[in-house]
Amino acid sequence: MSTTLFDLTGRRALITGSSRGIGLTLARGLAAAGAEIVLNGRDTARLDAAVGSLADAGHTASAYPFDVTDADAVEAAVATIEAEQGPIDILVNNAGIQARAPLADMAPAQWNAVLETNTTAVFLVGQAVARRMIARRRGRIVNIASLMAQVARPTIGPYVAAKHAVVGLTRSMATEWTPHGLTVNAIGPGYFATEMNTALAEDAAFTAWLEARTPAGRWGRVEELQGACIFLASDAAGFVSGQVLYVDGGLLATI
Ligand code: GCO
Repeated sequence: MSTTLFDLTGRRALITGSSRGIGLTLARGLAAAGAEIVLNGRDTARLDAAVGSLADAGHTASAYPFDVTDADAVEAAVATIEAEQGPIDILVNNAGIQARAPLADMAPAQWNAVLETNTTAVFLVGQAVARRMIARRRGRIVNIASLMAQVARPTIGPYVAAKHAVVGLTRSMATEWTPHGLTVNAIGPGYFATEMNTALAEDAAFTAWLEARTPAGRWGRVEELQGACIFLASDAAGFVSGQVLYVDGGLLATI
């Protein structure tokens, strides 16, 4: 099996929400596979530190702080990135937030914020980048969904709805954009101890439940998401489009 199937040398990847957590870890994985990295986030200090850490590891990286929920800001940023860095070959729509409260108590503003960041932003950034990928007749889009695109648990209603929608949007993007030479897929992470889940990881009862509920018997390590992202971004997945690859330690496969 040729290793060039997974080689991303000469490709440029934009990862939204990549100043820390899963997004930065995916950026490190894509960089290790040869991609030039374009980071995005809201915190410029974190972004600068992330660019520095990638450069220290010998990788090429730049950072563009823009609000992924603002259509005008997204279009301007994508135009600037392509003018200053070059064509975006790989887009990872990773930016996401969480809000936990019973649905009966969930404030409409919380609902809106989760849907805007976790779903509408996938559409906005996807549209701005895909218009340019279509013109070039090539591109890879990887949307970060969740196991919560298949199931739910109490107190995360907006996140569950948003991630279910990301899968539907992924299939719609694949339907319309695969004929133009793109592929569009999603990764569905299970439980990973990121900043978003600190409260859960520090809850011994939740961790005990998760370890018993998950066939792998543990939280995932964020680096364990890198392989799925490299695969979907690479030539190895040239005939894969509209799919969701769950990385969840077997959780969704069992009751
Ligand atoms: C929660 C967690 C989950 C995880 C998800 C990641 O409150 O249950 O935040 O929603 O974030 O497993 O895809």
